[in-house]
Amino acid sequence: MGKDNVKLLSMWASPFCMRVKIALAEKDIVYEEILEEDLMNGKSELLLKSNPVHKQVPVLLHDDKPIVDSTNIITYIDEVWPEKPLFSACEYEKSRARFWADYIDRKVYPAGRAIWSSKETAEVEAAKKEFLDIMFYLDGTLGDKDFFNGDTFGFVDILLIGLTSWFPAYEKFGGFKLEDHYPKLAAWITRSWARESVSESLTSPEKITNFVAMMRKMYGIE
Ligand SMILES: N[C@@H](CCC(=O)N[C@@H](CS)C(=O)NCC(=O)O)C(=O)O
Repeated sequence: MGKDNVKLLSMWASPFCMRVKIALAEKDIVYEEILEEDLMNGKSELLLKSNPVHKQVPVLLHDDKPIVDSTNIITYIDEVWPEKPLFSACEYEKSRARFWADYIDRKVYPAGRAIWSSKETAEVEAAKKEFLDIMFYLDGTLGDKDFFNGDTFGFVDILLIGLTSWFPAYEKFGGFKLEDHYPKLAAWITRSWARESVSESLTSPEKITNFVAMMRKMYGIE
């Protein structure tokens, strides 16, 4: 089997799918995207069969073998297609990248979700504080570098930038602007979005913000 039979089970609003699309684009891998129509009301047989434990997108099908969980998928992609590596060759830097990847995975999306899904002002304020506290550490590790790795766009950049089309919704419903708190991090978002691999993989923030507004109505938040 060749290395080029690649499919991605995906959903347009999923930041975890967007991350994988960026990694595939960075590696110039040709793939077919298979979109799930409605994760809330009916998942495809292919998804249920491919990810029976979590039943979530993204799933990468490589020669019909499923690989699940976005960070695991991106690591797999980097190992199977080693050209244009996503990690530094230095073991110490690699370990730092894994640490920040884990931090981003545990923290960013749940904190953002808490902002838009909270009803009471005090809850929104607490969620906003938690989100900005997380950004504090990410801004600190980015420092004055162009990318988290240094000069090259890599693993940590992909994991975090994949989540950022949801950030304007967090800002809107949390009543804050990331750039007022962390201008370097905001500049990193702009710099990263200028890459074709990123802009072509991410759903527009406007579309995500409308989607979030629709969910807030559906959940009776407003
Ligand atoms: N840790 C997983 C999270 C994936 C995830 O949360 N996927 C969501 C879409 S954003 C999903 O499939 N939700 C459907 C469900 O949980 O039933 C990853 O990184 O891939």
